[in-house]
Amino acid sequence: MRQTFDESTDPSFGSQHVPLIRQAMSRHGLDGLLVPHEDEHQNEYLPAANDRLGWATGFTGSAGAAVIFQDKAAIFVDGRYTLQVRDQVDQGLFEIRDLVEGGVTAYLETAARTGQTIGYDPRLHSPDALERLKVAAARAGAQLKPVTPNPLDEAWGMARPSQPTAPVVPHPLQYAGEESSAKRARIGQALGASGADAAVLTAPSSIAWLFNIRGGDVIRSPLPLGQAILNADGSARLFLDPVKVTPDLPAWLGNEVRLETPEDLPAALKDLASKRVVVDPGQSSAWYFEALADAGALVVRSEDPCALPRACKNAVEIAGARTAHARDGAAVTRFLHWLATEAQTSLPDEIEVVSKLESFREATGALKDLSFDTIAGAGSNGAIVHYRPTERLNKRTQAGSLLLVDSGAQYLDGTTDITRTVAIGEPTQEMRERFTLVLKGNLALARVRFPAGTTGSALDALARIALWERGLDFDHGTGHGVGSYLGVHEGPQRISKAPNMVALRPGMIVSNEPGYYKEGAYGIRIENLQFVTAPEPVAGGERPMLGFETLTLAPIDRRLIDRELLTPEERRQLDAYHARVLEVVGPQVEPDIRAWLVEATAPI
Ligand SMILES: [Mn+2]
Repeated sequence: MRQTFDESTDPSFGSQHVPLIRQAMSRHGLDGLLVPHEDEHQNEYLPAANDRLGWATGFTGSAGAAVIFQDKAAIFVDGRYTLQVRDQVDQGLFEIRDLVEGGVTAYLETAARTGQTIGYDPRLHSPDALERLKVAAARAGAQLKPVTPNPLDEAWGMARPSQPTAPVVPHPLQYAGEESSAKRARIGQALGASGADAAVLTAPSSIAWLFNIRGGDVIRSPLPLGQAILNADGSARLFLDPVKVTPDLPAWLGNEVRLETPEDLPAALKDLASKRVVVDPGQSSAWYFEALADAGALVVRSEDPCALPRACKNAVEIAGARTAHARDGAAVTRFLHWLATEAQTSLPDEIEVVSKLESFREATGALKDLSFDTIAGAGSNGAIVHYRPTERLNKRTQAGSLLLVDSGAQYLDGTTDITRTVAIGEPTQEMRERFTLVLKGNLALARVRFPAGTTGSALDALARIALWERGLDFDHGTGHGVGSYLGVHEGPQRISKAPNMVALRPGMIVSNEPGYYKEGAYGIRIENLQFVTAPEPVAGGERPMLGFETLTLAPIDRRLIDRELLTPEERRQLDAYHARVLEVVGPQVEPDIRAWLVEATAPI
C-alpha cells in the first residue's frame, strides 16, 4: 500500500517540542518566533523534514501558521481546519485563531510587547507577507529579526528527518511534447523582450517543467526540490543536490544547462550584480529578494515566467492526459462496480475502500504514485472537506448513507483527480435532490462556451446556481489547475469565488468539482477534470468561443439522480457523457464489469 493510515503527529507534540524551541529562541535572544506552514519552496505538500508547523504543534493541515512566544503561543488555521486543529493541537499550549480573519498580523499587533524581538526564517516567508508582519510588529513596538539557522530546526536537531533525495530523472519528450531547449529559448526570449536579463526559479513544478525532469522529493508529486537561474539567451544554471543526479541527467540537460549544487546558489546570485532579474514574490521567499538586493541586482517582481506556459498543455500533453484518464477511468470503474455490488452488502470501512481503489490503480501497472491521499468519507465524514481516513477515525459504511471518494493518480502521461459520491443502500429523497443539484452545477460548468479573456472567477457561479436557487452553497473553490505528471494543484488559473485575474486559455486543465455538505450527516462532491478547448465559431454567432472537453471518464451514480430535476438539455448532456464512458472504458474492463457499466451508463 502507498497510502498509510497512521497519524504522523499527536497532541503531545506541543508539550514535547515547544520547550525545546523556546530554549533555542533564548539562545538567539528571541522573545517570539514565527512558524509558517510553508517551506523553502513554498510547497503545499511538504517533505517530512520541512513540516515545521506539524512538529511544533501537531497540526498537519495544508495551510496554517503559529507564533511561539516565551510565555504564550497561538496557532492559525482557516475554516477548513477548525475541527481538525482542535483534535490535533494541545489547546493548553496554543490558542486557536483564524488564519484569514485578522490572522498572524492582527495577532502580532496585540500580542507583541514593546521592545520584544521576534525571529523569523527568511527562507520561509514571502516578501509581501513579511512586510505586513514587520508593520504589525512595529505597531506593537516590537521588531522582527531574521535568524539563521532557524531556532526550530536547531531544536528539532537529530530527530529531524533528512532532506529528501529522490533521484531526478529525464521526463521523455513523448510525454513532455517540447524540448527543454525550446522551452528555455521561448521563456528566455520573453524575459529579454520585457527588458530582463534572467529569472530566478524556485517553484519545483516550474523547474520540473522547464528542464523536462521529474523527481520525488514531495509526497504524491514527482517534484524535484531545487533552484534555477534562467538567462535571457536560454542558458541556465540548475541547482540540485548531487546525490539526486542520475547518470543520464547531465547529457539530458545538455551543454546550455550548468548543473550545480544548492551550496553554489548564494555565489550564483552574486553573479547577477547589476542585472535585471525576475523573481516571483508569490513563489520565492524574502531570502531571494534580500540576497539579490545585497548582490546589487535589480529585482523585477513578476510572475514566475514558467507558470503560464506550464499551465497551457501542448498537444502531446493533452493526448497523454486523455490516455491517462482512459486508463484511470477503467480502474475507477472497476472500483465503482465493486461499490455497487459486493460492497452494498459487505459494508466496508473507509480504509478498505481506499485500499480497494488503490489495488485497482496499482493493477494498471502504470501507477507512479497517488496524486494525493484518497479521501474516503463515509456518512458524516463525507461532510469534512479535507478528511483523510486514519486507523483512529476510520468509519464503516452503512446502508442508507452516502460514500464520498476523492482520489487521483500520477502516471507518466498525466495526473488525475476524480470524485464520485455513491449510495450505499437506499438513499433518501433529500440526498437525491442535493446530489442532482450538484450534478446540474457540474454539467453547467462542463458545457459553457466563453470568449477569450474570461477568467475562472467569472465562471464559478455556473457551478452554484442550482444550489443557490434552493438556498444552498458549498465552501470551497469549484476548480483548480492540474499539472501534467506534476502537482495535482497547479496555478495560475482557478475557478473560484475568490478573484483570479488569469484568463482561461486553450490547453489549461482545471477541475470541475462542486459539492454539498450537510454537517454531521453526509457529503456530496462530483469532480471531473476538463481542459480548455481552442476557440471555435458558434453557428450563427459572431465571435469564436472557447469551451471545455471533459477528460475524466467514470460513471456517475444514477441511483442518486432525480431525473425530474434535470432539463432535457442536461439529460442529453449526461447521456452523451455516459455514452463516452462506455465507449472508452467498456472495452478495457472484464465482461461482468462491462455488463454492469452498460446499465450504469444507460440513458437517464
Ligand atoms: Mn480536485
